[in-house]
Amino acid sequence: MLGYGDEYFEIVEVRAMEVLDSRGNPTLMVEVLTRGGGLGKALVPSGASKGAHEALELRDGDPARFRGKGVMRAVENVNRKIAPAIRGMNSSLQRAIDLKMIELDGTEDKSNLGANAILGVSMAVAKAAADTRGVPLYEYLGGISARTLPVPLMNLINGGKHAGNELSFQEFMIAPIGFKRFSDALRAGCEIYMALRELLRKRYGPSSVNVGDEGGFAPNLKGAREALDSLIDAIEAAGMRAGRDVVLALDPAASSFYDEASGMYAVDGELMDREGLISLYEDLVREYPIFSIEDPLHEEDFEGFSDLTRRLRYVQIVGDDLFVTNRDRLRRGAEVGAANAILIKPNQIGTLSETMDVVSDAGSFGYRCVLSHRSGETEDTTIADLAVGLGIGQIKAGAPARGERTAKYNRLLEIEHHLSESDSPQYYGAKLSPRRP
Ligand code: 2PG
Ligand code: MG
Repeated sequence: MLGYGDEYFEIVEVRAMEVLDSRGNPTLMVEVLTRGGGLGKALVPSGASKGAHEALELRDGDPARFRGKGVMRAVENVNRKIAPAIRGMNSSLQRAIDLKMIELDGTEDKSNLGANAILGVSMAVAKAAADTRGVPLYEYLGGISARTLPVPLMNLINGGKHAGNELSFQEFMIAPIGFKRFSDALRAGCEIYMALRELLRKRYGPSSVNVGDEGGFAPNLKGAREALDSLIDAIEAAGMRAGRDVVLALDPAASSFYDEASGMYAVDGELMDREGLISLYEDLVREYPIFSIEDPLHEEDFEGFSDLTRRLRYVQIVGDDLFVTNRDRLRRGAEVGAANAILIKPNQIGTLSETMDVVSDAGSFGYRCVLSHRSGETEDTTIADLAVGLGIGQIKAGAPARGERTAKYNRLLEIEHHLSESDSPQYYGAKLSPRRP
């Protein structure tokens, strides 16, 4: 059929350049062009609270440019090494192209070419193939079964490494589950965000509504309970029921307040060991409608994770720094029952194929997935399409504020709109209804 022949999918051009992320740090933009005129353009995100086992983000280390954070070496790797290797290949053979780059790199952690270089190409290839076929990315990835919109885990209060305040926990999120449509859930999230702004300003003064890296407020609160109370009050002030319409989620990102030498965690001014921290979570889960906790313990503590997962039976325990979107680490976790969900960040592993493999492994282990942005983001919206395309029911994309965050939400609104023209979009919310006895 005209336009569907293999020759149309042939990669004719691959090029990268250095652009900026939401923190003003350099990152890569990659463009892939096919013979059929399809164009794929992708920008690569970057984390602040990175897991020690993530694939390597290649930076120049040249203090004369961007304080060493330039990515010109990664750009060169795309233009001089990857481009000649994949030019002429069929862009719809995603796995073959990803494999080619993995082989070309030849290291476990992609430190040769850089996971940022490889991921930029991997995403741009998928987009170019989708464009060549004339279908949106989510449909290219998921076919006609792709029609479920994810629950947004919206990070309304920022702490930890994402904010200049004293809160130890990194993310205090709301999950609007009790809605029929994604757009209604998102609107609820925005109304709560507005109510929270008003409430924080009243209680803690105007500087409390300055925002952190992910667009959530970064007030100087005394601790986690004050943040959780503020969220509950904002949910109610917005006219919704906490625990029914809207539930809470945490990402303490525990590695960031763990001291390896002493084995102790410093939480909001208090030192505690693993047992102390687990009991704190048990208390918080009893006191607040928390349905999900990500990285509750530090990234090497598989044993602690499995203990905690057993004890907090009805809570979604998500491994982010623990699993780093890596099949081997996920398998190791599944063997001992560490966590029951995995955070999926394509740039932790470096290719789309490997990301999809981890998602499929998670399904076979009975683990849920949460797709995630990074704290350093761009206007790229690939993760929104990935969430729908792979049928992943939850997405972390920050507060409904700042363009790099709203870009993802706006893309999901657009996808819901497309789907409602031909099909009935589903919303994952009902599947997350509290499982407590
Ligand atoms: C996390 C992420 C995203 P970062 O810990 O889950 O919210 O933060 O990108 O800084 O690793
Ligand atoms: Mg995290």
